[in-house]
Amino acid sequence: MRVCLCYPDADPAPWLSALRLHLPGAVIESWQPGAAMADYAVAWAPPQQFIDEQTRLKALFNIGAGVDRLLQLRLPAQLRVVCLDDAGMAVQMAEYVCHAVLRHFREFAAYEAQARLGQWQQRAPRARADFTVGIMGLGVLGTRVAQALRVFEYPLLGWSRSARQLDGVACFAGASALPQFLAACQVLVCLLPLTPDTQDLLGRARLEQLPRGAYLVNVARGALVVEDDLLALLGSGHLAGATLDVFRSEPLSAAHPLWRHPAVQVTPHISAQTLEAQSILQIAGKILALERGAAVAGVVDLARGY
Ligand code: NDP
Ligand code: OXD
Repeated sequence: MRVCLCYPDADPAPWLSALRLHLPGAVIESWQPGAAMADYAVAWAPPQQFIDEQTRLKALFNIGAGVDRLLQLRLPAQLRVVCLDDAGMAVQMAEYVCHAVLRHFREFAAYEAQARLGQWQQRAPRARADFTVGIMGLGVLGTRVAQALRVFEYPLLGWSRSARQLDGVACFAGASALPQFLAACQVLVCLLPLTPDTQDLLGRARLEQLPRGAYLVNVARGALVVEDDLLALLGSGHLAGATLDVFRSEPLSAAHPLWRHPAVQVTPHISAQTLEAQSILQIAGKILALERGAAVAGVVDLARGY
């Protein structure tokens, strides 16, 4: 069996040695133009030439949960693409989103500002029952985030494409339910994949459907949100603030106004980082499962885009 790695953004050495450890007997090499045909590929943001040359793949493993960059390439319709399925990302995402939600609900930014001025001043507690948190995207990551938020007893809502049932979460499904869902969210957490259906989903019209004073947490992909509309609604006071981990253009340019907006927290796409050891273990396990003829989780529906 031959496995090729195409990870232009990273040092391939640790990936190659760990894959060799978990797949003894396989030939595992970094891809170069003109390389021999492989049975499996492990790749992040490969060039089109890689796809055009590697025409005998039994599966391509995407080194990430989101496949939007990969799906910008021309892919053979029958190519089996497998994305990372948690692999240590879900707990990180739960941690990040809980931090953002708790920081907003408990007004820690205001307490930090007071502390800098040496001000001892208690603020009135907010009503938990009025603080509804809505999660867009109830997949691997959204489900874990919902489970983590339940501990804090906020009313929870969820929105997905197909109808879902999650303990403690009032679930909405499909485009027709979106206005009703948005109108009830004091905090909106975005965990949708970027697809033709979700690109620019959160523009002015949809963000205005949130109640006045709502808060946005975007940990999915930047292109789901129209940043100029977000800035306008923060400026008008319709939105109270945002925690943003992802941006339309990354890295976010130093001059971008989101960096300096007092109600916006910016992080550099770190809410759930790919963990090398867990990812390699998962990918190697799935390669062995496919070789045995078994099914694997995380197979992407290319037509649907996730
Ligand atoms: P999944 O594929 O497991 O879940 C996607 C969810 O989104 C599903 O619930 C799906 O609905 C829903 N969905 C998709 N399209 C629509 C639509 N048009 N309308 C309504 N709901 C829709 O993905 P993951 O949870 O694994 O990951 C989600 C995204 O998080 C990734 O695609 C990636 O972009 C992002 N991500 C960001 C990271 C970061 O560090 N910032 C790290 C990892 C991932 P249904 O259940 O009906 O299929
Ligand atoms: C991913 C990411 O999709 O890191 O895994 O954003």
